[in-house]
Amino acid sequence: MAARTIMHVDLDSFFVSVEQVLNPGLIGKPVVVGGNPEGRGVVSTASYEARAFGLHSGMPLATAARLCPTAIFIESDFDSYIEFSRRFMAILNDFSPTVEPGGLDEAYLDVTGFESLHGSIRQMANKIKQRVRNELGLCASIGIASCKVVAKIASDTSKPDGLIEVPRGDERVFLAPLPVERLPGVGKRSARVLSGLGVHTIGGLSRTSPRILKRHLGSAGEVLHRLANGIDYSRVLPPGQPLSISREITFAADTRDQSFLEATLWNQTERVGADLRKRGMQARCITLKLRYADFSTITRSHTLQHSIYTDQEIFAIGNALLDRVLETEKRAVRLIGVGVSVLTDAGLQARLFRPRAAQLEHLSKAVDQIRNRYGFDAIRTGRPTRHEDTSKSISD
Ligand code: TTP
Ligand code: MG
Repeated sequence: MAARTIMHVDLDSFFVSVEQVLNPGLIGKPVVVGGNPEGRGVVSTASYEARAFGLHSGMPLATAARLCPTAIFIESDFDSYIEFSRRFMAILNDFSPTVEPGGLDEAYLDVTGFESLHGSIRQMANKIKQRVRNELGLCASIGIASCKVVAKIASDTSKPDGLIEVPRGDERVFLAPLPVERLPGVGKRSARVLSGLGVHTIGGLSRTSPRILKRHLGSAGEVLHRLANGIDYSRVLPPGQPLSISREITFAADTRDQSFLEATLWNQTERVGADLRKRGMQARCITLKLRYADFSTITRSHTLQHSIYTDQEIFAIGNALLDRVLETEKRAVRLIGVGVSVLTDAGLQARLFRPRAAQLEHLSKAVDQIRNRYGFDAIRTGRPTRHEDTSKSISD
């Protein structure tokens, strides 16, 4: 695999920092987001001032109140966190087309070859930190390395308000002194097993035979050995985008009524167009699909030189395809559908037309993460409900 440069960006004490932006009276104080300390909840996040008292995510609130009696406890406000997250990801997307959110407040960027644009990758990282500070009022910590795992550990190590660049070739030296728990994938159980083998640091892990690790930890042992040596081939994968978007509808009675077919086509086009724009995408290929009473199906496609995204443009092409078919084909139609493909990212300009909720697509992973922690209703994504008669198909 060719040499890469990966950046990991993670916001400091995210939930608390958002609360501090919304209520500056909380700045510089021990603050805990998670709720009432009389309740049975746990700490979502603690400000660095509160961390000095030993508070950390996942700690019962009652324990937190005992360790830090002056702490200010507040309820989570997910709508605000999601809004800040959306704006954070939008900033990152201005810096690289290859951004993979790892949660609401963190993302990997593939920045291979971006030196010339910014002077150096370090300078690029400083520009990101500055924009996050100026536009969101938040602090981002950044790690730069040749692979994802080292970049993430570097950003963690640099906190708060940090920036660490691990030069290519120095990965093992950088990781060696850190405790094994710092490696993603090493939980309490594996840490205990490793401790039994006399392995406490990542350096110790890198020097242990993969055969022994496999015997004690299964295939995860081999993976950990590789990571401990700073070897991680996993790519920065932006959230999946569909290859095509289409809608179709089956009629109760077969028809050859052209104006009815056109009206239905418009209706389907509006849905396809809305979906396309919601995803911040444009299309170059428009496809018309017709099925006849005998279930034989035809498709007609037209590919353009440029990308389009308005209902009118998509309809104009779909309708022209329909016209042409109806000129020669006299059978009655049972199903009509329209689809768009050869999709491209709409880019910055078209993003202005994107409805706010659309950007949640980019955060689907992060949203899943929150839902796993707090239940499905913790987040509403504002997805349109599906029309009953319309079968929707998004393929990837
Ligand atoms: P993290 O990035 O792990 O933590 P953080 O941003 O609070 O602090 P830092 O990065 O400076 O160490 O998680 C991001 C948010 O996710 C965090 O603000 C709150 C939430 N979260 C929980 O709700 N429960 C948890 O156990 C963790 C780890 C995070
Ligand atoms: Mg964070």
